[in-house]
Amino acid sequence: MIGFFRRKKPQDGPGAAQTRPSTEELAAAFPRAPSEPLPADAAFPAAAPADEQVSQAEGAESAAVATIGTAPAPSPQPSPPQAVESEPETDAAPAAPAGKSGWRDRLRRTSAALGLAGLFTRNPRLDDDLLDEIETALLTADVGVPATTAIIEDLRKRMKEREFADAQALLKALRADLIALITPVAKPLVIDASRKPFVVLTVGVNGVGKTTTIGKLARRFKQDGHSLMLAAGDTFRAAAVAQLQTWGERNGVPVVAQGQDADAASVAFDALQSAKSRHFDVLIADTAGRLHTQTGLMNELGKIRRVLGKIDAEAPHEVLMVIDGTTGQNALSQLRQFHAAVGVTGLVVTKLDGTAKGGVVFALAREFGIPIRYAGIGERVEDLRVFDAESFVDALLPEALGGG
Ligand SMILES: Nc1nc2c(ncn2[C@@H]2O[C@H](COP(=O)(O)OP(=O)(O)OP(=O)(O)O)[C@@H](O)[C@H]2O)c(=O)[nH]1
Ligand SMILES: [Mg+2]
Repeated sequence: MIGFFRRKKPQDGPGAAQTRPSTEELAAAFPRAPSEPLPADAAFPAAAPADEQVSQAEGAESAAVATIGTAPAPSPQPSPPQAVESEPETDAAPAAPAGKSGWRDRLRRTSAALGLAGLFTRNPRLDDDLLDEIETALLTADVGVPATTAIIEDLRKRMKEREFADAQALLKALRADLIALITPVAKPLVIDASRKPFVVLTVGVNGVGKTTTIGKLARRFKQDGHSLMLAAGDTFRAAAVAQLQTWGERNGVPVVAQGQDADAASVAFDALQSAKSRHFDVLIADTAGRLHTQTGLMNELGKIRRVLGKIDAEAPHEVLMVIDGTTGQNALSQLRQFHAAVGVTGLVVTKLDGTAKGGVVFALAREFGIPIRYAGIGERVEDLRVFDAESFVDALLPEALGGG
């Protein structure tokens, strides 16, 4: 094996304080199965020697899970199929309805927190007090000072010029300003078929939804007809490997893993080699959550990037940073640090269905201009939407309020 693959001591990692997974981690490792039945071939293979698992995977691309690697297998054996089927029910809501109504349904709480809709349904007078209230609502929703100031100044100027006949006209202008702010970043991820495999490296701080997003993406890419493979690059916790394997199994997608404490760059390297030799269209690599302030761990991301580049100079083709929509303004410093360390090319904003204030999306768009690829609007595998500026603003601030 190549010399630069040194094993990382677990105490270096974010999971250092946790020698065994907590109840929450285990719960996160086994999110509720999607409502549809598992495909017949999606069950975990019985614990087989590693070599045999490789050949199984090579023989059938749709095989559920392949544990491939040179490291001894310290990882826990994948749970037997019944463990998945009998997992306790979580309180995950059903999948969001399709189209704009799904956005509206899921962003209800975000919209309520923003409080703008309420402002307009009270049919306010067009005056500075109304602008002050809008400004406060935007700042409270984490839209941030620069974006809020730009919007309020635009509206104030136009109000002085008597452009708005009533509050509904002002509402329309506000919606248009919000849409204009995020339209430039609403750029979907396009899998470039000439890059084979197209490598997606997933990064972000702890618990933001990286692994869940990979599971959702695996399903989406498969439905779009891409063959794909996953790399279990979060080697700090045994539960993290098992969590990705569970997602792989559900989607009938092979997972390359070396188990806990393996070198993340080594896992990524092996996975890319394997995906390339087996002509997969897409490889998605998971990584351990890390705080943007942990310099050593941030440098490790650079190493993963360099190692992938040894096989394909252009890989990773997408560095997808997952951001928790409830994070608020801290998301800006997270993105700044991750971008400096590994060159982020796309974002996923998750948990917009929660008590997220959502406004941080506008702040991110204004400050960085990095494409927002997807929005996470629930825990279900279906709850990942291509980010759409109009649907997002429509959910926060519907066009028709109070019958207007
Ligand atoms: N409500 C909601 N929950 C989500 C969403 N995305 C992820 N989650 C939940 O967030 C929790 C953490 O998700 P993970 O995918 O494990 O997060 P992670 O970033 O991989 O975490 P680490 O690997 O520990 O850094 C899980 O309970 C997920 O179900 C979302 O869009 N909405
Ligand atoms: Mg994870």
